[in-house]
Amino acid sequence: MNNEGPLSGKIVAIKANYLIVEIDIFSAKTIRDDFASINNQRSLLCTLRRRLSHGGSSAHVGDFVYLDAIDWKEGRAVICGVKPRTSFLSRPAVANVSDVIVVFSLADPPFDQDQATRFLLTAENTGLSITFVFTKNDLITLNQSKKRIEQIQRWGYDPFSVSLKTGHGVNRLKRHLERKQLSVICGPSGVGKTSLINMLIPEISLKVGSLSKKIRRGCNTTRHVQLFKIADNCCLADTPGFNRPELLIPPNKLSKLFPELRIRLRNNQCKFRNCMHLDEPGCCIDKDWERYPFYRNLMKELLI
Ligand SMILES: Nc1nc2c(ncn2[C@@H]2O[C@H](COP(=O)(O)OP(=O)(O)OP(=O)(O)O)[C@@H](O)[C@H]2O)c(=O)[nH]1
Ligand SMILES: [Mg+2]
Ligand SMILES: [Zn+2]
Repeated sequence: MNNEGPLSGKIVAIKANYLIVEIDIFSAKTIRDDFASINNQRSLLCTLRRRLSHGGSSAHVGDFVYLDAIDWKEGRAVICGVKPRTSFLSRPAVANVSDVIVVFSLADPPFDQDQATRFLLTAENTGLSITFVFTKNDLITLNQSKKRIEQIQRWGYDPFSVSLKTGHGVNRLKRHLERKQLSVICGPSGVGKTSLINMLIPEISLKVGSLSKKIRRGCNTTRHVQLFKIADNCCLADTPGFNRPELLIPPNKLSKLFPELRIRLRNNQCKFRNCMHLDEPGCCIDKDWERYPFYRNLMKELLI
């Protein structure tokens, strides 16, 4: 190896038993020509040093790592250290995430508001900033999509609405995403997460799925988490869709995960500091907002 200090990089994908690491070109001033010419992505196929995997400090997509035992010819290396993380998402496992992008389609599969709330609560629970994106606005009327957008605004978000068929809204979303460091795209199967990445980075042409004819759901086309660069220092993570996020939230945290409830609590105070906003005397929260029944049922479930 050259004598410029340890080579470092970022894990961009995990496939079978290998971790794919994109080399930080500043840590390798002279990437060996023979390697660069066979591998214009500048990535190495890596394994994790046994000491690291046994020590419990496993490595995940998004991690910044140090490399050792580099074999330029074969394009291989060993990960010998993982830099401290700024954040960690456990499902899907991605390190150093800055933003969560929650994607739902306006149709095909149809919008399901309880499912959307489950995804949003999972995203809120990370404490990271959230962007809500509606896809497939070509499949419904302008009036219908306006109603959906207003619904999500009542929940406290300002959604983007795009069509990957007509390109409507894509540039505005792209400019928004280019300001983020590492955004994880999540949402149910078939809503168009991978199609969105293909639209933003046309060179990569990832495989997108069709919808099951019978149940109009996605067919879980994406199987792995993978990072894609959309601008300098700005990556998107595609993730496999799943349909029902498990909500493991402490009951006393739940009210903080509903933006519309947070606003109500900013201006009012309940009689009891630990009020769960169910039927307590002196509760200042009105019960006629749209997601209150969901909040109430979930709170009761979490309290059992
Ligand atoms: N009409 C229309 N179809 C779209 C749009 N976006 C995606 N699709 C279609 O929706 C289907 C599913 O898209 P994918 O990108 O594979 O969905 P995904 O969210 O990545 O699904 P998983 O990988 O299974 O989680 C494909 O047939 C796409 O062509 C859109 O804006 N409009
Ligand atoms: Mg996909
Ligand atoms: Zn209350």
